[in-house]
Amino acid sequence: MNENSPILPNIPWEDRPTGCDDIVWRYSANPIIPRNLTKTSNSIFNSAVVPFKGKFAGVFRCDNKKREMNIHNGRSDDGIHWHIEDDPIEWVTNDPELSHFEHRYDPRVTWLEDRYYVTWCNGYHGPTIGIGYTYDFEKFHFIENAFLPFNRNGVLFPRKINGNFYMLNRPSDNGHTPFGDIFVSESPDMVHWGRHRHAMGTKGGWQSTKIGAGPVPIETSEGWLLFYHGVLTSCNGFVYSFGAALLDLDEPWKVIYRGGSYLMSPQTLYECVGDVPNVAFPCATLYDQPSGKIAIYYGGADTVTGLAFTTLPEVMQFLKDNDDK
Ligand code: BMA
Repeated sequence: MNENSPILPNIPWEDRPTGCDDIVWRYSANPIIPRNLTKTSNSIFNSAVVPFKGKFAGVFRCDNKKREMNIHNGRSDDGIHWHIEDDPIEWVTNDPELSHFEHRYDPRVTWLEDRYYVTWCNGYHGPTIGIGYTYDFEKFHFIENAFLPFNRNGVLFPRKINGNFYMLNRPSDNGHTPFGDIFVSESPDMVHWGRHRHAMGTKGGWQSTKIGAGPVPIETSEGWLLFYHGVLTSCNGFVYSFGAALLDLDEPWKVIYRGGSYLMSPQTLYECVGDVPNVAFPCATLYDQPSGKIAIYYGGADTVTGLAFTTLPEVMQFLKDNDDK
């Protein structure tokens, strides 16, 4: 099985609209996943998608009508139209401690060596990062909680670096955290995490309150391309936008470029109006190396899932032209 191919000719795609100068543009039929796609869902957003057997699979954040936060399995032929299971993923584990359920949300999925790893924000006496895996999107195995609470936005690099696993993460608090920098942590076995290194702190404007890793980084010849969210505190509350940075291939806590401007901020109705207004929160990308096409999946207003597009050469040029490291 080689799901690691950088060739994805069936990547969901729509050309940049005429007259649009933005580096990242939205799919015209957004949102692709409405809040009530499943019988039980109050909202479906901040979700992860990967190529799977010539089609697509994903892990979706579905808040149910009790307003419990959980993650569900989904499939799609084209990456746009999705079938999402009504019931949450059941995690296989022999450790009763790992059956403890508080909440599960904001999943990321990456193909790494021989399987799909899933990371998510897992409640274990407060938010931390849960790690599990699946081979087939049918059976899901829970490995461990990576950190002590409180931590969010745990995102694996899609291959080992110098023999070890690496994960971006964001130490936080137990609430709506008014601070937060991105760190990189290392592990020999996916269970024990250490050698924590500070990668990126907050900056002005759109990323002044806190930042957090978004989709699994994309490997390029010049570095790891990371899309990340940034939060500004307005007189009306948090505003979640996203931008990009390029991280060193071998020492991924070292930032090579960091875009000063956001690439997307909440501007459409489905990003500005919903359960939490003014949120554009990316959790996954698809990438087709030959064409450079990138499709970005992001949550809108903590309510629906949208799709946006860009290309690798354009984001790289943006980072070089707008570097504000
Ligand atoms: C963060 C996370 C995200 C959410 C965002 C805005 O702390 O909970 O899931 O999209 O807040 O509410």
